[in-house]
Amino acid sequence: MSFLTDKWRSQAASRALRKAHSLVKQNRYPEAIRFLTEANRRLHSSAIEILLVNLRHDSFFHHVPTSSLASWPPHPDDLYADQPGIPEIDRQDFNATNVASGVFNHGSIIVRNMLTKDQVSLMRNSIIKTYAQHDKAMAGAPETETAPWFVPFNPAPREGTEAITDRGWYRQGGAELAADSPRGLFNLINCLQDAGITDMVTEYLGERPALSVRKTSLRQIPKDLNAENGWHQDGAFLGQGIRTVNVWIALTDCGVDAPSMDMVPRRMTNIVPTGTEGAMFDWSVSQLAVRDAAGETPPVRLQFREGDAIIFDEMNLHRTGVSPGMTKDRFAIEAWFFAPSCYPIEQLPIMV
Ligand SMILES: O=C(O)CCC(=O)C(=O)O
Repeated sequence: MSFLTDKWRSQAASRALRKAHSLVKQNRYPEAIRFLTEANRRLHSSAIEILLVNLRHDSFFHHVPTSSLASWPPHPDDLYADQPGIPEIDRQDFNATNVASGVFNHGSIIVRNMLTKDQVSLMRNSIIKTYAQHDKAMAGAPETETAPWFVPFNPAPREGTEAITDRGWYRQGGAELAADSPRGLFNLINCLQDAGITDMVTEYLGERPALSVRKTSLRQIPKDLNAENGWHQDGAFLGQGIRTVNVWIALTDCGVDAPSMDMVPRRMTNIVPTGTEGAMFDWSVSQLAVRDAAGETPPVRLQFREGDAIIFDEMNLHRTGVSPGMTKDRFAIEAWFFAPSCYPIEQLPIMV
């Protein structure tokens, strides 16, 4: 019986793949992606998930971006002027107006209960499986064994996308690239869609966004993280003229006995110099510079329950918040969305 079921699934997956290839030949990438996504909700096919990662990347180069926003950044009213610290909302108040008000006036906004318990556990399990299969790959297992949880995404080189992806560096800092996990990325993109995050970001950025391969990660930060966790603003590495927003979601409780993030709770208007005296790394901001930049709003350590999110952009000054004596690892999603009309191409787009 299970053989028949498996055979049926594999035949159905082959038919779906054939149809998708034919749509792609006609340059109908978004349709091919939608079709495969729907088919795969039933079929859970490794081949479909691997093709989806590639199509999501390739489709960017067949997409003509248009933005509904003539200028950037926007200047939304401050709806949280009377709330000290980082503004907080609950899931039912999650919309582009409120998020933009928090990010552009206060540097970030916390959304409590962003994901459901089921979504949290799906994504946490996805991370556990991705790490395990990446470990197997590092021990020499071929991709046929590590799929669908770990298949390194190496897109065909195009101008501007040549930078090496140092997977060891990501892993040391407690991260796996979501695009390296075809099933992890499939689950992530569905969760972002089902939770209303993709639609919110579409309105916020003024166009259907693309994630970044290099910056969208599945994170397991060890309780005793012993790696680079310097203060930084992502804008120091992302270049000028971009439109971006990061949705960071805790998948375990964190901030007391598990690492979370330390954050300056205000909107920064400039990029603070990196590598100055006392900085841990040439890319990071020194404690002294953080203190000066924070002024009357000193850094806070975020305290989250699983499923809570924080949304911020490239100006936000933050670091992984870890202290000696923590007893639990922390799981999280880091999803950086960019507007395709001004995409920093070296970040490697994935259309959602
Ligand atoms: O998850 C972390 O600890 C760090 C995340 C981060 O730096 C980011 O989302 O930009």
